[in-house]
Amino acid sequence: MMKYTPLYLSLLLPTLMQAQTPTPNVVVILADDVGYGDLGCYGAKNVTTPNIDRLSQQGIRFTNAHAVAATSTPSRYSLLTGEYSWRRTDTDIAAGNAKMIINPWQYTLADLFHSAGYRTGAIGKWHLGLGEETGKQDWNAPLPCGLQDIGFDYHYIMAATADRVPCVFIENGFVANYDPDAPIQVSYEKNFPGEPTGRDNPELLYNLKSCPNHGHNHSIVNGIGRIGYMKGGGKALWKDENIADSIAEHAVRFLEENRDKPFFLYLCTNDIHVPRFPHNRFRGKNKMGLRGDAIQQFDWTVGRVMDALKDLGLDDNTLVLLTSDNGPVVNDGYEDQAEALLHGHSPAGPLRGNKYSAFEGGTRVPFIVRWPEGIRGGKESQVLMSQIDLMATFGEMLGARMPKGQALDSQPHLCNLLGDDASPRPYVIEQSLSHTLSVRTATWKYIEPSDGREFMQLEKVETGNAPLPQLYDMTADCSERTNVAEKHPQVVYELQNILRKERNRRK
Ligand code: NG6
Ligand code: CA
Repeated sequence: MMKYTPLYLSLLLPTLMQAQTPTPNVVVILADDVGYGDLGCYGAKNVTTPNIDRLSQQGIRFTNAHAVAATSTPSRYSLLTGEYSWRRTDTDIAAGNAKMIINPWQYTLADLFHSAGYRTGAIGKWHLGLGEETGKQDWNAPLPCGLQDIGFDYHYIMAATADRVPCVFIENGFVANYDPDAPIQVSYEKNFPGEPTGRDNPELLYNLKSCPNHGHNHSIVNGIGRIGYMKGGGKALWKDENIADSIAEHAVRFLEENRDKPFFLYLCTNDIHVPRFPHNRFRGKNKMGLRGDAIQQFDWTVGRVMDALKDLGLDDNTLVLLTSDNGPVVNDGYEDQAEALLHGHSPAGPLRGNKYSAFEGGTRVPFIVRWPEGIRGGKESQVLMSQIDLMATFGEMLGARMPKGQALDSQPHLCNLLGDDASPRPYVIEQSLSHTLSVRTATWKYIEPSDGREFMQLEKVETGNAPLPQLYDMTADCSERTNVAEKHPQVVYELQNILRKERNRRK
C-alpha cells in the first residue's frame, strides 16, 4: 500500500521519516439534511450532540465547507465522482426506481480506494439509482448494474430515501431479508390494484400523517405514506424506527470484518431526512420533537461508530469525515410539528435559505475531520472547502493518479483537509434545486439571475432565485441580506466569467 506522512508528523518527528505512517482508514459519514446550525458544535439550540462535538474537539471543524448541491442526488453524485452534477441533465432528485446514475465506467471515490488496496463499503442511504433501466428493475432477483460496478466491495443500502419506495434494504445487489412469499413490485406511475394509498385511505396513516397538498400520499408502508407505489416486501420491509440501528450495526460489522485491512466506508445516515421516525430510545427526549430526536439519533450513530473504531484499536489511524448532503429543511411534507417546536433553534445557523436554496443555507454544511495520527485536533478552519474535492484530495493522500478525463472538477487540497490552510480553493460552485448556480469565493457570493419561483410555499423555503444578479459580501453580511451587485460591477463580471468558463469547459 502507498504511504503518506502527515505534514505535522514530518515536521515534528523528522527522525521518523523513514518509518512512514500508513495511509489511514477512511470513514465518510454523510448525514441527510443536517443543517449548518443543527449540531452542538455549530451552535445548535435545544439539542446536544456530544459524540459529534467530541469529533470536532479532537479534529478540525470547518466553517466554510460546501456541498455541491442543495439536494441529495446531485450532491452525492458530485461527492462520489468529482464531477459537477450540473454538467449532466439526469442527476436531479432520483426516484426509487431510477437506473444507476453513475456510469460503470466512471471513476468514483470507491474505485480510488479500491485501487489503492482498500476494502470499500457503502452503507445507508444511496439515492443514486440502481439497475440498467429506470422502472424496469426486477426487485426479486439480483440487480444488474449496481455499486459493485463502481468500486464498492460491499453495500447495504436504501435505494433512495425513506420517503420513497421500495422500503427495503439492498445488500450486495439483492433485497436484504428477501421474503419469497411477498414478491416486490414498484411503480412510480400507477398504483397496484387493491393497494391502499395515503391519498385514498388517510385513516391508515397511523404512524405519521402526510401534509395535505404535498407528496408522500402514494403507498402506505408501516402506517406512513410514501412517494411511489409498491406491493409486497413482507418481512423485508424496513421498520422506520429501526433504520438507524440497522445502518449502525451493518457499519460496525463492516469495521469488524475489515479490521486487518485498510478500509473506506461511505456511511450515509437516513437521519435526519423525513419521515422522521426515530427509535423509541430517542423519542420525546428533545423539546423540538421528532426533528430534534432524529438529530440525537444521528449523534448516537456517530458515537456507535467511534466506539467500534476504538474497541478495534483503529480510531487513531482512521480518518473520520462527517458532513451533510445539503442544508436543512424544517417541514418536508409530514405532520411532525418540526416548525412549531423549533423553540428558537435555527437549523441553518446564521445563514439564509435552506435545503433547495441557492442561498448559503442550501449548501454550506457542517464538515468535521478527525484523524489523531495525522492531524492536530481542536482546530477551527475557515478555509473554503467543497465536497467536490474529496476525490482529488483523497487521491493526493493515496498518491494515486486520476484516470484521464475523470473527476475533472475535483482539486487536491489535502493540506486544507489536514488543517494547514495553505492551498485555498479560489472558488466553489453551488447548485440549487432549480439549477440556479452560485459562485462562492472567500469573500463573495454571486447568485446568477433566474426566473424560478422565489419561495416554496409548503416548505417555507426562500429559494434564492431572483431575476437580477445577486452579490453578497459574505465577510460583512453572511446572511445575504444586502445585494451589492450594483456597487461592485467588476466583481459581478469576474464571477460571471468564472461561471461562463466552467460551463464551457470541455470535458
Ligand atoms: C422532494 C420531496 C421531499 C424530499 C426531497 C428529497 C415532495 C413534495 N418533496 O421532492 O419530501 O423527499 O424530494 O430530499 O415530494 S433529498 O434530501 O433526498 O434530496
Ligand atoms: Ca438530503
